[in-house]
Amino acid sequence: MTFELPDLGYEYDALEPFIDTRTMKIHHTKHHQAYVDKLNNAVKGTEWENKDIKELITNLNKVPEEIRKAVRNHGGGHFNHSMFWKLLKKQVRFEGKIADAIVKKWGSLENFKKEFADAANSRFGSRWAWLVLNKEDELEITSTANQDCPLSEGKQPVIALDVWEHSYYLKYEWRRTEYVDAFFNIINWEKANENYNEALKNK
Ligand code: MN3
Repeated sequence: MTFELPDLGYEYDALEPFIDTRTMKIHHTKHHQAYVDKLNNAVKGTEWENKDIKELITNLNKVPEEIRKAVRNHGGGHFNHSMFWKLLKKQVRFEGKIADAIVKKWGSLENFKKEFADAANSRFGSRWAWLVLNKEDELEITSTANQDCPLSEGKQPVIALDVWEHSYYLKYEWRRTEYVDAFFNIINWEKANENYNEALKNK
């Protein structure tokens, strides 16, 4: 099999109490694994089975039409979750080039959080919230439906938040806004900074 479930790089309980152990375990071993399996199934026997996942999602329009929907959903699911896990870590200081750029654009971290939370909470249905570097090379807060990825729209993702119910419902139930607020305590700003530098390099 071409695509594989990546290790989290930390224990399932590492993000307690912000994200609970059981949710992390199910989310990683069941949901993410299912995206990987279905993606492998979709690209099997095509030239796309040996591609890098980022290349695949960036070039979704070049994927044959008969497998494009499956690649969009399951490949997007694989890429988005792989990125999301690495962006979660407790007690990382808000600093670096990304912190400077956020304060420059939004005035303060608090203003940024407010707009990001609005993006995460306002779209209907299953979704992701994002901080991206857009085509004008500016930071932008946005959201996507389902497992759609900003890469497919020519935008470079910097921060990702999964806002599907499976990512919070065991602990937060209907209180989605509390989950979104909790996320701000576990953003791995070092990784966000790395993603930002990578995005600037790719522009
Ligand atoms: Mn998910």
